[in-house]
Amino acid sequence: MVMDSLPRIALVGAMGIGKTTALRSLCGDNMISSDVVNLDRASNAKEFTTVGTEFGEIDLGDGERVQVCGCPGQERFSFVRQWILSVSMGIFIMVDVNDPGAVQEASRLLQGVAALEQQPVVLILNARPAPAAAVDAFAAALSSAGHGVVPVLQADPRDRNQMLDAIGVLASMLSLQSEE
Ligand SMILES: Nc1nc2c(ncn2[C@@H]2O[C@H](COP(=O)(O)OP(=O)(O)OP(=O)(O)O)[C@@H](O)[C@H]2O)c(=O)[nH]1
Ligand SMILES: [Mg+2]
Repeated sequence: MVMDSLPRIALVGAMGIGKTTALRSLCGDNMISSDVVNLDRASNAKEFTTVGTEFGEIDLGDGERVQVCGCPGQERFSFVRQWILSVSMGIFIMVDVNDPGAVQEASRLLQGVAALEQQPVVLILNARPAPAAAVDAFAAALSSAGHGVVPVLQADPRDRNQMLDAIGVLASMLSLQSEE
């Protein structure tokens, strides 16, 4: 894998939202994971959690390749997250809009993005099924928290095609941006 030359897309979001799951759907075996046994079962009951960072590569067709990079969800690794964000062109903030804390969480992550020297393209990915009203309420709350209009997409992290569609949207936003 050639790491440095590829456009990089970062996945961020709370522990257990499905960053590793999404990376696995997208990249299959073409990834390097860093999951370890989860010792923080109070935050999330799942068996494994990601430390450090993890990478995968996908081919968007026509030979265009991107690197997808998962950030650790645990807050004690926020310095790793901030570093990955600083070297990414595009960012998916993964949330569950049904979670009452989702607006605050996304808001905090958007502040981290705003602090970056170079602004990446940011999309919110709602990673759990939710009624349209909940998605709208989330988007409205985020915008009234002063983050402007951030597009909210829907994708199941376990579903490769839904994840590829989301990456496709991000890729077209990136190419629009590079035309400016
Ligand atoms: N019900 C449901 N479960 C899901 C969905 N997406 C992922 N999961 C499950 O939720 C868990 C997500 O775990 P990970 O992919 O390890 O989450 P992560 O974001 O990498 O978490 P950390 O690395 O600990 O920050 C897994 O057990 C998935 O099977 C979904 O859309 N619905
Ligand atoms: Mg993970």
